[in-house]
Amino acid sequence: MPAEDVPGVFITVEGGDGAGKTTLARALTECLRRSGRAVRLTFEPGGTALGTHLRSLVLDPGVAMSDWDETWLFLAARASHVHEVLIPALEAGEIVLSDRYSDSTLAYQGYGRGLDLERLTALNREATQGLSPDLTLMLDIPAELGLARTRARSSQADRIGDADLAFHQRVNAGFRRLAAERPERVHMIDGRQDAAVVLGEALDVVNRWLDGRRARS
Ligand code: Z5A
Repeated sequence: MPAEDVPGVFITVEGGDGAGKTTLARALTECLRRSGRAVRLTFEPGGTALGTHLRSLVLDPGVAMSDWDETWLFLAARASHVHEVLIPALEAGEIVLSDRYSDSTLAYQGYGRGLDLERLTALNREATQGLSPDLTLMLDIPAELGLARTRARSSQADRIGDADLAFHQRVNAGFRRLAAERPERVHMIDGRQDAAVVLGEALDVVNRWLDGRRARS
């Protein structure tokens, strides 16, 4: 079955550091499960044994690498995530919620590091076998606030999180641009709001999308 024809529902949660993606993805999973749906919660980089190893490598501040080296590691983690986790769960008809996916590569390595966006888009297509999200919930937050949140939570050094403020501002502006270019898929939510308000907005978007799909089928 071509990756784009799988029967489940593929939802991604995206946004800059500390935007509240993990908090939202977990709460949304609980709500959807309570309404009787089969939901797989997963994340990038990670979600597979290979992805877990690559995650610790790519975030390790003690490991020097070029911007393209960094990109290949995220893409390798994504490729294993797609064939080991995402496609099987979608073929089983589950709702799959991924905390980060291919938009993160465009925002961080494209807009943040300045790598060529067309090339990154083509590489994303190869790594994902063409699997694109049905819906993306994008949390928008000023970089200063997102970094203050992550730094209050943990003092552990992280090769990408520790990049300077200007880098994170470019990343967040990149996410906004991606959302503006893909309004049919990407829904922006103000990440400065209380977590319960963010969850309520996300649930509305997801339920509307699911109702729309039922009506279309
Ligand atoms: N990366 C990349 O460069 N290219 C790629 O292709 C991919 C990733 C896939 C690891 O990702 C890094 O990899 C990341 C991008 C890069 N950059 N860094 N570093 P990650 O997703 O594991 O790490 P992260 O972006 O730093 O996410 P995070 O720290 O897990 O933040 P978050 O998930 O958006 O937020 P959170 O964990 O839900 O919340 C952070 C804190 O804020 C926590 O204390 C919460 O309790 C609090 N919080 C959450 N929501 C709220 C609200 N609404 N109000 C107040 N406080 C809140």
